[in-house]
Amino acid sequence: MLETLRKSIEGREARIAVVGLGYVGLPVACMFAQAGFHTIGVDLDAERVAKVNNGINPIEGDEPHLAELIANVIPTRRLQCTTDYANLHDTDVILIAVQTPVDDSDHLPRYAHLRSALQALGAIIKQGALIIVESTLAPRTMYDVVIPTLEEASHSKVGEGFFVGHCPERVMPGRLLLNIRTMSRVVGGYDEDVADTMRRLYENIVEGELDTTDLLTAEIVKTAENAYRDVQIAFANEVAQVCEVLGGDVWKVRELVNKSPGRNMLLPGAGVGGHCIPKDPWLLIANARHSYQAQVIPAARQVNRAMPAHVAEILRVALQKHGVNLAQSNIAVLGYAYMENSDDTRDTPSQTFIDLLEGQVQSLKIHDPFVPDYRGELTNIIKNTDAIVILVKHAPYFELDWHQIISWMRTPVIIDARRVLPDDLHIQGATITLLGRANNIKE
Ligand code: SAJ
Repeated sequence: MLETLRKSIEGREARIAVVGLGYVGLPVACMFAQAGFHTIGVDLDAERVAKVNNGINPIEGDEPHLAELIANVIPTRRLQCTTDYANLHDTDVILIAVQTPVDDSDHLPRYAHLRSALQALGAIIKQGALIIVESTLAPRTMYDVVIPTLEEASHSKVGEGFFVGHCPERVMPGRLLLNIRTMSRVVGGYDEDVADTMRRLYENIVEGELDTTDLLTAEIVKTAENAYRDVQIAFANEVAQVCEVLGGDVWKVRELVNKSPGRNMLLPGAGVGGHCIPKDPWLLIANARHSYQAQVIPAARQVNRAMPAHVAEILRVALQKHGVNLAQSNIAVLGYAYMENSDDTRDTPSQTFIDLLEGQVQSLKIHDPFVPDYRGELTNIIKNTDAIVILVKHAPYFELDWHQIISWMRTPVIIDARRVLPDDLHIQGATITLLGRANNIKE
């Protein structure tokens, strides 16, 4: 059966389906269709399905070339979308790209979307179909959830009635198509033959290296690579706070540390947001927790999650130096997206910061040049404020005339949590505090 599948992939006759038309599934479905495969996109959201079938890109934000790819691929009729799984009875390869959220209460994954997709698929897949999960999983999920659910729903055994693989996505908002095409991928197969078959499939859309391995390794690599980044960022945030109390400057420290071979200290900041870094560390350790109590990874999460509160404390102290009580202050927040030069607001630390100040200040206004709700005139946001708090290093903020900006303010306090302000900025009477630099209140 696998040989037949391999041949149909090589001949591009294999019929492909992608379940979940989000920022992972939709680009992949378009790319396989563009590569010549008959592809069915499945999503529960009928509006999203209708938009794509009409050649319209339903994904928010600036995704280079995605809109034209959808517009070009739909007329070829090689990509058709539906809300109905029944259309997948004849597909050879099914990619699953549904969300796998982690619950804030216990930091454990919630697989409702994954399970329902697996149950629906198991009931209709044809003999010998290959199911590949692209969603990020807590290691052991392929063995403990995916395979048993498919076996039960299909009344067949893995390796006989169907095959499974795990090829974790490595997309990034703002460069979905570029990342899928150019980044290397870990291709986890149930066995080597399956992994090799998957490699032959992905070769049609991925120019990056395809590293074949087993299911568990693929699950661990994806979650570990993001947990690693979270720990790196937490280290930078911790050194920043040490520098503040010791009278140091983390930005100078970081520059010199990184001159030491093999060091790559990342950037301190106002916190860690986005669709994967805050979540994946918890997925990595979820199924190990009964036998091993992770320490570094949860501690890193705690340091990063506490950064918005740390910035709020810096604000309170800086206002106090000007005799301004937080409760009577007008605050301007610059930057709402989770990432610079992006409109993506998922899990943004800015919201955590705003929630902390809600009800604690006289007024709070938000500006973000990329997020439609907060694109207002900067003058209106800043006029008569007692403090500006810079939470995201959007490119337009580096162009601002800070002398002019301070002239609009009622109290001249600027808290810079992303090192946007020029290092040599001195404004008479203003308080400019940079995260990670010892209370350097510049008079
Ligand atoms: N952040 C810092 N300091 C840093 C880097 C990031 O505070 O030095 C913050 C950002 O402000 C943001 C959050 O962390 O709030 C996440 O930033 P990110 O640069 O990690 O961007 P993401 O969340 O889009 O991460 C993605 C991930 N890619 C995939 O999951 C496929 C991650 O693995 C990549 O390392 C990262 O992009 C990247 O390298 O750009």
